[in-house]
Amino acid sequence: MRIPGTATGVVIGVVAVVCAVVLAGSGQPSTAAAPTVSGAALTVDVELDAMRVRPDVVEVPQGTRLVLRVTNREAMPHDLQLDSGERTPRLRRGQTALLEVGPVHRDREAWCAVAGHRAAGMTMSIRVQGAHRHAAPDAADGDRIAEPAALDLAADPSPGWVARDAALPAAPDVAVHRVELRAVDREVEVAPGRREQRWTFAGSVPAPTLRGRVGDRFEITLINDTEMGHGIDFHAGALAPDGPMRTIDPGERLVYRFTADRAGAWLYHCSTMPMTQHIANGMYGAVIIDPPGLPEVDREYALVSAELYLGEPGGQDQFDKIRTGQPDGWMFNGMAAQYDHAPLRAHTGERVRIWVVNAGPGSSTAFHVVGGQFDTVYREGAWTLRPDASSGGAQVLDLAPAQGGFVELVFPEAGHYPFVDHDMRHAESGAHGVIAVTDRP
Ligand SMILES: [Cu+2]
Repeated sequence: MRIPGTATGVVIGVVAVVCAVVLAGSGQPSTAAAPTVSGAALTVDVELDAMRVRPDVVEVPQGTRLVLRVTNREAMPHDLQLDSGERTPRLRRGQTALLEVGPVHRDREAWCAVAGHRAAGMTMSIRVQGAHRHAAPDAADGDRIAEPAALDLAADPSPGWVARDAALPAAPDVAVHRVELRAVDREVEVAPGRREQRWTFAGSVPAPTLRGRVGDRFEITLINDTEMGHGIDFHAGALAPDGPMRTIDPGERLVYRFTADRAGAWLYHCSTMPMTQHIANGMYGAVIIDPPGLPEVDREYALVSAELYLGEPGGQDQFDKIRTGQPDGWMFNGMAAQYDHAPLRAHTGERVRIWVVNAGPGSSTAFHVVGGQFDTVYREGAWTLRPDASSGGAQVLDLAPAQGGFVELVFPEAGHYPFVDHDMRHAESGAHGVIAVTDRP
């Protein structure tokens, strides 16, 4: 937007503007682009909506004393921060705050300071009208190639590292599952010897695997012990998302209740936008609801597959890789090559059931056991293969993002059976582990 010339000779204090004061919630929508000039100051309405700042460009004459009247139009909290550091408070839906930019003598930038929102596009530019600007040659930008993965999958894990236990215990014998999940930031081992800060539920990536039966009730208490907003979304229950999946502020809690009416291997994940980032940074887990009549087997394992994005959570580099679908690696249960360093165990002749849920956020998974054949496949709520005289075998459990299921197999002889995502790009970048099979004692 271009603002017509305003009066020169600015008199500070003509309008009683206090920087960054939340005004009463204003219900009436305003036209984002309609500036009002009041005395010597220029006030521009700015709306935060749909992960955008509108307008995203404001042009003013040199020296204009600019005030931004910032209103958040959506349920997700936002703020607006200037490149000089001043910012509005975190605004809820309908809240408005004034942000004093002051006399504009150079081009300025502003953005939402909620983690990840700037990278997701919540930015605005304040430009001086007619100021001479060099067009920066940016030709190389279009064919920028992502950095090669800096993972050494054969490296030693960090001292004291313990693999995530992939063994899946039976469902607890309760009708109501009461679970407390705290959103906390944690440093976790994402690849051998590589520790990074992640956003988590309950301090682990993936979040705890929950297991129940059809008809069970779940009462999940989410507590936000971080400095940013988070929410939660359980695919294992059907309900109106409006309340339970809302984003809660730091220090807040919510109780999310659902009944598991249908069996399946379900994903749960953070419900806060941009979800790509919240999931890519570790906020996901699995809920296993046993199909009625599920036979007992000798061993059960649970694996959650996901992409690995190195770097500062919510940072621009990481965001660019997520958006362009260029992960640094792939992983089962939150760490690349985890079970190469701590193999899963089985005995010959045992029936082994492996549950897999694909957290994505973007990649599909083609789960395969090298040297094994599946005689049982359960995928997205249905058995697609069960052993009988006429049935064949299966080699892959294929899962789009958020899908889940299980496979069963019996190992014919002792040895080391790799399990992989048979998209070999994924397997060779961390979606790889080993099942060490020994003879039954
Ligand atoms: Cu989150």
